[in-house]
Amino acid sequence: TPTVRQWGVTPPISTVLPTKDEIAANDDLIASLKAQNNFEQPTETERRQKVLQLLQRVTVEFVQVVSRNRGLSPAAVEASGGKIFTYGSYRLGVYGPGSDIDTLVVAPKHVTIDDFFSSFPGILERMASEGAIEKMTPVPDAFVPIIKLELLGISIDLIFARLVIPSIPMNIDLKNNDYLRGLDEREVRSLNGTRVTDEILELVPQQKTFRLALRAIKLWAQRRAIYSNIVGFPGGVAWAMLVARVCQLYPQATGSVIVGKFFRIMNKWNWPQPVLLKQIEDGPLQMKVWNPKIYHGDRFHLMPIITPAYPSMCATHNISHSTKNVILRELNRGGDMVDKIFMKQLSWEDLFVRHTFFTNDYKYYLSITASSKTKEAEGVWSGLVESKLRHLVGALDRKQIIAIAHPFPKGFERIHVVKNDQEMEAVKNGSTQHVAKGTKTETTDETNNAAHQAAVQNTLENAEVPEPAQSAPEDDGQTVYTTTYYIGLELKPLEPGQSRSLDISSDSQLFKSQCTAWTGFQEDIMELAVVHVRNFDLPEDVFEPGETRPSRPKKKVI
Ligand code: 3AT
Ligand code: MN
Ligand code: MN
Repeated sequence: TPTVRQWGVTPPISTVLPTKDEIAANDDLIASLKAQNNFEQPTETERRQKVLQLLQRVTVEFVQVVSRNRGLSPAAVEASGGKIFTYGSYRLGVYGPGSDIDTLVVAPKHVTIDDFFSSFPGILERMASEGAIEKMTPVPDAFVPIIKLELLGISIDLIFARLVIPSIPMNIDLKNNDYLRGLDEREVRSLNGTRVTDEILELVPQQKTFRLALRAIKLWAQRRAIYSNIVGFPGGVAWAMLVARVCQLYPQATGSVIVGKFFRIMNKWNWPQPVLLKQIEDGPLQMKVWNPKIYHGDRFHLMPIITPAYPSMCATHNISHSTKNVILRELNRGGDMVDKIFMKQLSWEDLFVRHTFFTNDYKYYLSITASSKTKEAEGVWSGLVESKLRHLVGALDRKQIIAIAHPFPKGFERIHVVKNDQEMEAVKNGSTQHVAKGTKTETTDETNNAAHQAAVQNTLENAEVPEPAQSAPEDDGQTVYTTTYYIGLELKPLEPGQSRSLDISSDSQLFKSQCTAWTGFQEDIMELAVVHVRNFDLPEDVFEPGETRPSRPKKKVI
């Protein structure tokens, strides 16, 4: 008899084949995702392939140009190669109409990242058809240096890595740990995205099932507002690894069954036991690998989800007690709903119902407003503040009176025009009374601009504030740019004799100093304010059309 491969670090829970009902539920799930516009049209996917073919041709040309400049022989120039890889949602096969393509350019050892930033954009511009490139923003100082661009209407995140070999053939596979030899930490980081996604795909029994289940879980997590690595929820890679682990435990199951099992398994998981897709590997570098036995800091990870490629890391080190509680609450809701979906009492649409973060979940909120006098400054400043939010959440977690501090995953970006100091003060504290006419509030995931990305990704915190473009002259007032983040607060029930005082002044003071300690902070143009907001005082633009906003409780008249 053939030996059945074991997927993952334990034997499977069940290897039974799907029932008729399970297959029907799976078909319903596909239909539901289609109805939510989760899949893109085949013509759009063809366009993505065109874009990738162009990027591959540009990569080979770029490597040749640099090789020639280095004085390599014509034969060596010819042989130097170059290859693109993808990572992120495109590589995993779970992209939708708005997704970008996360692309890695791999070049041989004599091509440097400086060459990438100085030569690649020009060659791309020359080889792309007229008007194909709409925007191109190089961010060389980011934690992972990146060129963000828009090509034929598709956003591209382009990163670069060099291998210490003389040529990059088309059949190269980045899985081999030996390719990491001789690279610095930054270069290893750039290779990491592709190495992790490739391994995840290799470690699941059925890719098609995995993709469908992951699409469902990603949509659910986004709708429930628990998708954001930066503020302390799992991000795309972490959700992918969780789904992959469930696929390993049920190697024959359909996507609908995986989704069903997912909620219960992850809710009942013996956290902080790590979720692993394979045993953690040792490798050829002196780089840190996740290990709570050795590294004290790793013992504090509450829901560790470990990347499979060497050097393994915890993808969820930002999760706090509060965000863990919120995740478990949502997993529980998901589990209950899927039970009912399988009993035909509910449909998949019910699982994907939007969160009620602003309409129903909390009475008290904190509003954290990063403001700047220029758009450019605001892009980086708001990113920096967002990246520090989890410290504030952590401090709130430690307060006696607070049961849950739930950070909303997106910031609200607004443009205001103020006429006097009083209006200025109000706007800096999150007021929406002076929003500029004709401007629309956007959320940080919609804009996701390069400067913001640089600050968010930049743990070294040396991102620079771009030169201000000419600030829009306002005849009757000054323009202020704000980004406001909200944290929902659930308070613990009062003990007899206790009085309710929610004094967070020392925590918000500490948080502000953590933010303003950033080397890019400019006192004269950037500000940060933390204020309390009651649910009925939340600004109008945080609500979606059709939502009922909380109302002020009526005073009882006796
Ligand atoms: P979309 O379909 O593009 O929305 P995605 O999962 O591809 O979903 P991203 O393109 O934002 O999401 O990210 C792809 C990968 O890039 C995930 C992660 O490995 C890396 N990445 C993205 N943002 C950051 C960040 N702020 N810091 C570090 N790595 C990041
Ligand atoms: Mn992406
Ligand atoms: Mn991306």
